[in-house]
Amino acid sequence: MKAPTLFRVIVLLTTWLPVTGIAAGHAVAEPAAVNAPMMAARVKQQFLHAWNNYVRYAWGHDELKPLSKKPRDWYGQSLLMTPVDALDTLVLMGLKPQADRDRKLIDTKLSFDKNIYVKVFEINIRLLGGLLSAYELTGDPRLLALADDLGKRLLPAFNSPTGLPYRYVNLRTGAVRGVDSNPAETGTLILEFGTLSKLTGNPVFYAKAKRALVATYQRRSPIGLVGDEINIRTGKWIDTDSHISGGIDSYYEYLWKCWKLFGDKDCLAMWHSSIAAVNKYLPDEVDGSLWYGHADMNTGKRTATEYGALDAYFPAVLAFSGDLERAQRLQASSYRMWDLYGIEPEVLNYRSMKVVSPGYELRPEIVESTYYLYHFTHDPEYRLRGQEMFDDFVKYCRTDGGYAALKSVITKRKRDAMESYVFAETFKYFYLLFAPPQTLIFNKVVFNTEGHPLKRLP
Ligand code: DMJ
Repeated sequence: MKAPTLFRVIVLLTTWLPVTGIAAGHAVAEPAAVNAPMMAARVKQQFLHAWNNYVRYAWGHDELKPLSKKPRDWYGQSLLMTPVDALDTLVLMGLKPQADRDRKLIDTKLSFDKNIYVKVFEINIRLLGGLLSAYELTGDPRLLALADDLGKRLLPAFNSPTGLPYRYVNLRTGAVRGVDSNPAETGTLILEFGTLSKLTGNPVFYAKAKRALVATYQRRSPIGLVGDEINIRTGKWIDTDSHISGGIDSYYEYLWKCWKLFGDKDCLAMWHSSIAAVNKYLPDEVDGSLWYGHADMNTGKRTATEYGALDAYFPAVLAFSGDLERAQRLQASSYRMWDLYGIEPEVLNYRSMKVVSPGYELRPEIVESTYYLYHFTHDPEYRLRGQEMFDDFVKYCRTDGGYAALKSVITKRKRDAMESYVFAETFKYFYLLFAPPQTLIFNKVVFNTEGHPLKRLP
């Protein structure tokens, strides 16, 4: 186990207290102030370390493998996953020469006319979201043209009897496959598709994504929960396990954010009834700590006491929707999960405090929630926690060739993978936590689930 810092000890000792703050530590000891400009500069420097290695060893490919320093393409040919995912972060960090070079690569080399089946969810959040956000930041019309082309190529995915999207679509032929899906994949489209409709004036994108979102919601159980796996042709549930984790997570996130981005009252109503059910059946109090576990969507009976790196986005959504009390309590639990081994595992059994899945995939969610909570509370402890997590992140994941995932947070053995979301999200949220607020005016944008800020309607 990692030797705890004074701040960690304070948090660990005081999480049982019924406080609404990050933890009762705030009341016990005043933490040392963070030097925010210095931290922002450090984050930028480490981002550049990863980016420069990508440029050197994998330029033009989807990703860099940071241990072997070899490129990786998801589908055998590149869709420029890292360049597109990274572009808005390069712009926000003020790295103009790098951003210009990246934009030129995308403008001249990115083509979606490829005979490959792509995963609709990932391509939507990373590429469509990345292109739209970068277009809004730079005004480069080629980025919007690429987004429009991509959006049209993804549309055949919605041609199912229910309107729920197939999981894969062939970018060239429009052929589809993958009928067993989940709420995250059927309900995480409206921010990107809606923005595409807004920017192109073509309503078809919003309409298809909204129908899929509503179709997911309509299949909730009588007690208001959704399950883990659904057949998109029949609309029947295959797995009735309900939770806020991977496979469902961003469905809830998009119900709320659809309201914030587009002012869509249907989304607001769906959010209200969904969050009421979630808050009734999923929270679990263990020794004064708040966790969100699993329950059966039909009975509400507890099925698992697990929480993980992916679940750690939820405090951000709770805070954004106005529930600061639950947000802060759950965030304190996320920090407990991180502190067990000095970096968070993929899945933890929060009752036994035993690791269920030991990897760390360089995930951003806990940092994202720290950023949101700092934004809403201005509590300096969130910046302090951000600094501590960044130190851990650098200590355990930095390699010569960039940043590497961990096979195990217990042994700290590295894995040869650096997902593109490290550039889109992990570094971006660390940076925004310390950067001056005018770097990105929070109230003027809504982040998609890949950390791409999309402009709100005035
Ligand atoms: C990202 O691609 C997105 O945040 C998605 O919603 C969940 N998984 C990764 C990051 O962990």
